[in-house]
Amino acid sequence: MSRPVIGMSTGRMAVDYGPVPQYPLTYVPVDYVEAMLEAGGLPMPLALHEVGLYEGAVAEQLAHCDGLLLSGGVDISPAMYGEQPHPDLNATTPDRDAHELALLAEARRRGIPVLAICRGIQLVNVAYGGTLYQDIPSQVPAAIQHAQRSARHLPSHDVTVTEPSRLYGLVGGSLAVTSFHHQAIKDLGADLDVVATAPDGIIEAVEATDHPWLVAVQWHPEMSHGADAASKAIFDAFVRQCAGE
Ligand SMILES: [Mn+2]
Repeated sequence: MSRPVIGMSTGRMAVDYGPVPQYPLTYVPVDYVEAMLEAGGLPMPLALHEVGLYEGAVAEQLAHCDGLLLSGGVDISPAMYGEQPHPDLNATTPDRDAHELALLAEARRRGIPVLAICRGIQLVNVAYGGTLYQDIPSQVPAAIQHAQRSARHLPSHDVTVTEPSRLYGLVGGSLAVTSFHHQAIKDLGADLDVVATAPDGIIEAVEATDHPWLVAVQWHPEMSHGADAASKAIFDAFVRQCAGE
């Protein structure tokens, strides 16, 4: 049996590329590729392109996929949820915001499984009508550290998972997670359930009530999937869903 194809949203960055200065790339971190391969999926990066490139461009791109991964990345433009930029907002990529919103809309229309990670949970919340903290340290006074300084595979802070939820069934009621984010959900979007929180109350996971399988986490299971059973369980479950099992 062939592997389910996992469409993975991509970012854009410019790097010095051999002799070419600041060469623009569309990219996906290798951690996601390896996590999907290990779980039995076939990872397919969905090159970032202009949503209006041609009629149906995004739907056609996702037509080849059995599931959608919304990957981590840079900040979402606050214009997407009607706010002005906070002084500590980082760089944004509005074309990526638009591409991922279109990918998610198409995935919802088709009812295919969606796994959203870090920036992905924020994108999901905005798509469902919610808002974000643009900068946790300055906007959530009692917040713990969510931008860890230790190695990326090491757990950083605790998370409590509520039941009943899909996530609870996969990882149980408490776990320690990697954390590399300075933004987070502020006002929750419609048709989303909060299923995990950090000790400071920051929302760390949501699930959609209007979709067959949409799980979104604020932490980075792709960074710890090789060492951590709970991280691996999330990818295994997602790929099984994409395979129709
Ligand atoms: Mn966190």
